[in-house]
Amino acid sequence: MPARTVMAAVLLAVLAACGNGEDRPSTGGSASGSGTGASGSASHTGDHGGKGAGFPESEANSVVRATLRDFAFESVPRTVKGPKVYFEATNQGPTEHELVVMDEAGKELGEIEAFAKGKDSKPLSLELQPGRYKLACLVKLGDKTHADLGMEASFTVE
Ligand SMILES: [Cu+2]
Repeated sequence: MPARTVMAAVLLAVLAACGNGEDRPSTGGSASGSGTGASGSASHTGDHGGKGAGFPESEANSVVRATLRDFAFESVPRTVKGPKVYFEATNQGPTEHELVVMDEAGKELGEIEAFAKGKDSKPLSLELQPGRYKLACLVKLGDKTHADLGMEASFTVE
């Protein structure tokens, strides 16, 4: 029966530790995960943004200011300097658009979520190694996406 007491104590300690863990006392600051900009509110995209870097525009090696419209990306440079690439988008509509950055294999690296005509997007900052990348708008229209209708582009990071 002493063993049971020990087990209970351990359990309690574990539970207490979990509860305290939420506060992350060692880091000092709050909101440690979000940084500035991109990663903060992208809740439904959650897991695929492996390299969302969250650096400010002033630290970027290059800035991509894309114009989104039905159904194309405009003013996307063919070549940008990496690794820190900062994306901003303006939606000229008429419908909502988004900007998803993918590697050549189609793996999503980050996105600017769909936003309305006449608006500027939240920024997206990504660290991209040299190579080819794609932009696509995956907003649905019927059973297609805007990308299916031509709303995609590619660029090279050097
Ligand atoms: Cu679109």
